[in-house]
Amino acid sequence: MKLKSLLKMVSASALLSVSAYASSTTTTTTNDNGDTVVTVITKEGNVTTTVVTTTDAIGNQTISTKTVTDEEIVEISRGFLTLPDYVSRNTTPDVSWDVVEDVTLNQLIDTSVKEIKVKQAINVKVTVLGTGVTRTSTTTTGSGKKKKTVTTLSSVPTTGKMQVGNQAWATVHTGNEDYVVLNKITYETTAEPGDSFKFQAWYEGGTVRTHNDDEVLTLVNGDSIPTNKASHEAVASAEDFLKPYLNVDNTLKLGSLDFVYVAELTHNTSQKNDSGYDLQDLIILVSVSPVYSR
Ligand SMILES: [Ca+2]
Repeated sequence: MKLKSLLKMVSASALLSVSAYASSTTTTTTNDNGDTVVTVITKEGNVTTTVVTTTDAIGNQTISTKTVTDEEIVEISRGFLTLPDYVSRNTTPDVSWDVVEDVTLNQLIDTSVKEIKVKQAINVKVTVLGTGVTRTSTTTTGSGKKKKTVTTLSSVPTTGKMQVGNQAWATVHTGNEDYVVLNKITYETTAEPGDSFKFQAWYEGGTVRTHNDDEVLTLVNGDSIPTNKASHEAVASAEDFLKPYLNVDNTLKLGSLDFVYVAELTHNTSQKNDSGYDLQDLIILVSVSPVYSR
């Protein structure tokens, strides 16, 4: 079998039929000859049928029908083609292929536990979505009626680290919000079954929070996000940082193999009513993908 037709088979296996629904529109016009032209376009699933009926002055009809089928590729499957290194003239090479089933996050890692466990060999990529620890300081000048108080808001650097299995701790973020580059991969590694993910973060001068603490949340696709306002109106909230990843109902719309760590670094769970408990001190996105090997 030719490589091209094999590739065709692989892509054909990725086609998913679209559930059937029908909608139809009808338009009526008059052409240059004075004939009445009725066009009915019906869309049923991925099939669009256009029927044009032309009726002249004495009632003669011409009907034309055109059908177009859209191939909707909903999901691309991954696969392997195994080809020989050399092929002798006039021989038929042995070619085999396999489609790898698409996987879910839960098949790769267990996010139901605080220390996330790795189930299959995976690639790990980390990006930072935001950090927003601030400090306010006030200075007073003058006295009496000339007394003036100025409040200054400054951002405070944070640090986030991750450890995968027995590998060294890696710094996935350090600095204030000026050091966050969206979509930049700040750490990349692989993990083996049995490894676990450890996470820790702190703000400059603060205590270390880890994945085991209640102030560090692990959120996956479909989870509700924190709706806490930021401690100061000039600072982005958790919702602001997660805005590119939200459904209309404010649940997370992550990639199916992503999760986020949301860390509250300045306050603890007994201070949930304090404006500083804003769950936007450091937000990290972790994307995993299976390592395919044969
Ligand atoms: Ca905070």
